[in-house]
Amino acid sequence: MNKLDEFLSLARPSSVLIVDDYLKVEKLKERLISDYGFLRLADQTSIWCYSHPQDVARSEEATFIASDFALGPYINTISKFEARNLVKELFKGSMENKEAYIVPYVMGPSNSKFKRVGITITDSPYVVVNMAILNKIYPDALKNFDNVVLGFHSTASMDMKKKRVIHFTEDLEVYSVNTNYGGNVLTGKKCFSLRIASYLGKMEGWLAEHMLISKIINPIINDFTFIAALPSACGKTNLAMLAVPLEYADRGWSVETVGDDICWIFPKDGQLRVINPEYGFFGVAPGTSKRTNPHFMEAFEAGNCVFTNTAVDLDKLEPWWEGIDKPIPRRLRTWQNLDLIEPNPELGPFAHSNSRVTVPITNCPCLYKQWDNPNGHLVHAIIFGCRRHSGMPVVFQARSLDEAIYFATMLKSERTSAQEGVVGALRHDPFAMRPFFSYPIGEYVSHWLSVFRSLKEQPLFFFVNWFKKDSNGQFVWPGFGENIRILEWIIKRCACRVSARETFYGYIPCEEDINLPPSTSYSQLFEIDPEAFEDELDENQVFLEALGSSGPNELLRVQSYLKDQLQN
Ligand code: GTP
Ligand code: SPV
Ligand code: MN
Repeated sequence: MNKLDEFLSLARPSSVLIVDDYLKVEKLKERLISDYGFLRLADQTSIWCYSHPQDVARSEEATFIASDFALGPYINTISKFEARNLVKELFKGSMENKEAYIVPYVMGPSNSKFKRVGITITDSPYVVVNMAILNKIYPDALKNFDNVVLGFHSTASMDMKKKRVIHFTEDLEVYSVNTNYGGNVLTGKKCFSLRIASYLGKMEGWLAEHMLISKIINPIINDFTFIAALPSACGKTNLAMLAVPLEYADRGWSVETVGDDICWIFPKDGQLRVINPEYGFFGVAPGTSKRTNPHFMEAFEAGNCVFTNTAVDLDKLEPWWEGIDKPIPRRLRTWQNLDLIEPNPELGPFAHSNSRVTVPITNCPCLYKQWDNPNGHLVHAIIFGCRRHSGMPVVFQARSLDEAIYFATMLKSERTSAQEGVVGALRHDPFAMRPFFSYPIGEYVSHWLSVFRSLKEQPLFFFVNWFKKDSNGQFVWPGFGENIRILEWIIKRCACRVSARETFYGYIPCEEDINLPPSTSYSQLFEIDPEAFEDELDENQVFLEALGSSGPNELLRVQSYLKDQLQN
């Protein structure tokens, strides 16, 4: 018996449908409306869905890697024996009286040697409809199960206490149960594309990262490509499809998108080639407007989207959320499926802060034409970003590979609503990968070092923070489209057009080399309190020690160099 049959005899669905074409997906979309009370929106091709009120974000506490060894910080482990038993217990009969759907799919361009394939079995039509947008249906995956990543998902009883996302990295299997939230259940999303893929990358010599991929069309470097890692809800989607201000557009600048969340990085002949393994976006809705991200708004308008946990304008049958820059609808359905007439604004927010939109990538008006080039794209610059009200300037450049890897490992960011828990607290988020590590962080850092040391030419590394605030709690940087000004400096650095000012943590722009908007203050953007930085170094020392013997010595050397610099 193969693994799929074995699973079916455990979960016991009443019937099985192989979803090998998009017509079947359309039928399931109909079922979401007829059986689940979701809405077809005015464009006729998009739908609005809502979730269980406690199933609105990724559950870090419920996410596990099956391993018989402790894997160190941020990785919940469960022994393989216990994990297998738990899977048996949680899935036993979990699909009784339900239909099971088998979804074969491909990640990456199907004509690329970098592609990977997966098959997911689920009892949730919502999962099928979303996966059919984010991944490409690929019936060939069913021909041979070797190297295929298998996802097993059941909403079961939706008992939130029994929510689990369990990964067997070596066996290429993921089990999600008692949840229907995107990042927990859409196997192709974080489970496969980051946790399983980064494990495969470690074994095979490549990297799977939580990064966007974009091109900048500009007069300085032709076809400039950057990749950028930012923690969840810290600006990847917005940066990936940035709309440049008129003054830049007039001078021939634009940004074109290759991917907004996941980047697979392959070293080849001393160079880095990157692909986006996804076929769609699963983006944050709140805060998205014609002003902040006109390209994403246009992508929604092209139809075939799934809106989850936004509010709905019931008169227009259009989605609505906080920050959309449209008045609160007269007749509104909240994300919890409550209908209100002329709602009191104080009753909001009406959309959940982690409400999401699933969008086909081809809807993106600024999609790079050859986004799915099977050979991938060459990288010029690598950016790491975070959300911090203090302690990090708006941009700096690392002085060396080792320092770049040090700062990437020590990345910290304020918690957002993309994961369950209290928002705002500063926490370590190494490489913006904290929730997605599947093998020890020290080994992960060593793997990065070995991949990058194999290159003929190093890309340059930059760190950004759009979220620095002044003493009144106001952002000191306008962000969104204005971020092109920072990218322009990055391109100038890559083209050796400008020198830089060296600080105790790295290079920052000289005031005359960066085109700041008049509303900003150079010193406010780049000022870092040396005493706070020193405290942070001390705290980093504790973090490094927690990595134990798997932590590479390079990081310790950078740590003591930075400390010396500060004292001189
Ligand atoms: P995930 O999809 O969860 O990985 O998030 P993401 O990294 O793609 O973040 P996204 O671009 O969706 O932005 C998250 C939130 O930050 C949204 O509410 C945005 O409006 C806001 N945001 C994004 N970029 C900026 C920026 O440059 N400045 C400010 N102030 N807010 C931003
Ligand atoms: C993130 O949280 O980084 C997301 C959404 O992109 S989820 O797919 O839920 O992980
Ligand atoms: Mn995103």
